[in-house]
Amino acid sequence: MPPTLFSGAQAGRGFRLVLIFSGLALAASAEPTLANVNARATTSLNGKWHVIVDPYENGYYDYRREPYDAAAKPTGGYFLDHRPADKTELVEYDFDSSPTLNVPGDWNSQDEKLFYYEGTVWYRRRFDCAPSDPTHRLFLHFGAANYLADVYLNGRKLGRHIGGFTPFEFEITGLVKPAGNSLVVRVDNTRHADAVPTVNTDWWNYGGLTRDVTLVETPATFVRDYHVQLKQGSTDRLEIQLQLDGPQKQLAVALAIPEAGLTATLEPDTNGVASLELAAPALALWSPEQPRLYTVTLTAGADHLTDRIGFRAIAVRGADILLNGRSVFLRGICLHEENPFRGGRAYSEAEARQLLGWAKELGCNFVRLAHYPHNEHVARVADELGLLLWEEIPVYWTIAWDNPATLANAKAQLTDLVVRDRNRASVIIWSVANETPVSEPRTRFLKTLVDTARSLDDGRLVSAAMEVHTDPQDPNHKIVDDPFGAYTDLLSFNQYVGWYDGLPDKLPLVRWTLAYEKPVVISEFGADALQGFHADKLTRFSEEYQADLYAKTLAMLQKIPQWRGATPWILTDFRSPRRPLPHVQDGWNRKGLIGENGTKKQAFYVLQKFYEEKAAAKP
Ligand code: GCB
Repeated sequence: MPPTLFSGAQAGRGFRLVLIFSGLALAASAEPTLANVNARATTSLNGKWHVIVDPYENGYYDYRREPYDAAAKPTGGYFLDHRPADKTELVEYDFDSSPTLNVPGDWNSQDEKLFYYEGTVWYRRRFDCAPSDPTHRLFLHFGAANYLADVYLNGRKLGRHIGGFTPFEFEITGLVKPAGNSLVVRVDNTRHADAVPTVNTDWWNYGGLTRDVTLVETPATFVRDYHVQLKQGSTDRLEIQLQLDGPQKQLAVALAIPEAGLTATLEPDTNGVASLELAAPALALWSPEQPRLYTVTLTAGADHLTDRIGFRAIAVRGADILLNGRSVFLRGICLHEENPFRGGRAYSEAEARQLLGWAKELGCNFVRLAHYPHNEHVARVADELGLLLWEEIPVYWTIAWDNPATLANAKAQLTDLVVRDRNRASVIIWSVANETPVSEPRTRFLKTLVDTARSLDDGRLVSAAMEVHTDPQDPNHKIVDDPFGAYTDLLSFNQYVGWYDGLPDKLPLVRWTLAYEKPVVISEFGADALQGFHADKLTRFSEEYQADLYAKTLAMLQKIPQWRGATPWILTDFRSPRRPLPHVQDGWNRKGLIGENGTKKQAFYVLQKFYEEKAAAKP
């Protein structure tokens, strides 16, 4: 078992959130959240929540700070969700008569007044709670909240989570009443220089409870986390690791994969940790062509979990990416988790199916989920559809490389992502960063993240979207020699020749010097085009310009012998406050192959044709 899989905090019962305070940078790191929450007994807390918008932080007077002092006199914070006892009592807020917002959902796209809002919104929802068994345990699970969340149950603070795209939860066993519980969450999407991401991004800072909120019920002892995968380097042996939580740490766990005729019993140690290797000679391997998933069940006493898991091997040999031992070309596209039709954070499985369905239509076998962890169901849908995935954390552009709290924050986000998705066959690459300028502290920072990813999961590749630089003597000579490339499995870089760097006519002249003999996966190229705007191919923002740039870039890339894949930027237009050009951008990055109304641009068909030919060609 990888040493960092279940850290010390895990040994105790229940959930513990560790906060690292340093000025504004707060990094949450925690033991793994409950794996596969949707396979458990759950009650959805989605729906309309009452909200109070609080730009002046008026509702945050929590004098009962950590360590929590139950005896301290309650104060007037909104988290108390207090209602006046009689007509004489002065209370200057009232959730019940405050407006509502949908959860899941960002606030920016739900209320025009909140479109540009960055700051605090208090959310409140009441719920009743009757566990089906008095010995059972209860957890509040949040798919994500951007960026910081303080969570209160019945006036008591449960904890804080930092990071806008990863799941978190709190155990609330013994803290709930059968009826009328008040759950208050303060969500703050203020940007900070030492946060992850930092203050400057080319995407919208959608705030709010952006993913599902779920009440989860488990038996007293249950399987908190598990990892079922092919043993690294093999296609006929499974490696299983799991972690029990609860008083019966040494409860035997039965594993079954009925369609493969496999059963086994795992015997956890005194910490509840078990691992096992199992011969699995008859497994049909998962691939984009045949995305075979197996039903896997785990039973520990009263706890019973079912998952659908695919098994595949991914490796690199020289300049080749090997999927199940065979060289694969990654026909990819980048994706933001955004619904182009309404310009808001996508949150539903239906939206994931729409976006990934477009990628399939484009002829992709690969998708880069930029630039932060997307919803858990995205990787599950990709498992089903046969799409390979690149998953990323928001270490984007400039980051406070020298700040230990920032590093802890990035590590926590990476850990949460890896632990959440390491049972998904679709995920083949963990990306630790995007376009981070070279410096010694930055390379050290990223190297730590690479080590973190590898220690949690030895069954995937690790990479990052790196940068290109230009030979000062020759503008057509492009060089990729980032020292960080020594630590990654792929040589991935973003390049914008023909858009930010000259015109498309420059593309046939480009020559490359690549410092590493590794598979080259171009993590971005592209050009803005306003869907429906037609002109000659030298007119910026025309569909013709974008289509021409795609054709010339693809021709240029074919000349790189170690080229093994690309994820052009990007499938659909997306909102960005950095894109103000009136009548053209209007707050949208227009590099999508599909416009904000869902209409495909010319370049979509250029890439589709190229991918068709690639798929038909011999590897
Ligand atoms: C990039 C970034 C991406 C931007 C894109 C652009 O290099 O990685 O987040 O949106 O360029 O459109 O400029």
